[in-house]
Amino acid sequence: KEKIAVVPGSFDPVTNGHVDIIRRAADIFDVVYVAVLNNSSKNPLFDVEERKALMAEVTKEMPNIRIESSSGLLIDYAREKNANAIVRGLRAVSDFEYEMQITSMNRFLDESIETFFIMTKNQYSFLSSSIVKEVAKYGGNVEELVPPVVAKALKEKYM
Ligand code: COD
Repeated sequence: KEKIAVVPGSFDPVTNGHVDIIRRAADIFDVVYVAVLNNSSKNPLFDVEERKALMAEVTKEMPNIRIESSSGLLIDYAREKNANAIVRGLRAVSDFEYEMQITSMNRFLDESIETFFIMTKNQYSFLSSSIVKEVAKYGGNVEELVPPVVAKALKEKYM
């Protein structure tokens, strides 16, 4: 039976840290759904369609990836996809508390779907969409932090 994972996130926009987690998940699971979702505590720069298009572009070499979006609960989406697992990335201790809380809530809502964590590579441990946007906004160089199409999209947004 196929092993299916969902990698959820806001991906506003996708960074090299996200791509690394998605690639590593795709090496382990048969099918990986990348779910572009809204985090109600964040105000996005790119709309869902733009975020999906960038994600599709940067993962186009990975055959077992599907890019989708959903406006509901993550756990309902994962159930709909018959997912075995939700995969999240972990950077620093500071991520832990938040991840622990959403993992517990998702397990409360459906205990049959397991959450897995993939530790970020050291070189990406300081990377977040927010910090990339901050640097890009003031004209800093983000070319080593995000894929080229994302760097271009950021430049256009802040022009
Ligand atoms: N290296 C490795 N991993 C990273 C890096 C990096 N440099 N940067 C980010 N990541 C990981 C994050 O830890 C996360 O696992 C993933 O990549 C996506 O990150 P973000 O920041 O784009 O996504 P979030 O944290 O904003 O996503 C939150 C969700 C959208 C998943 C959440 O809000 C959600 O599930 N919303 C839907 C509604 C819902 O179900 N809410 C209830 C949850 S209890």
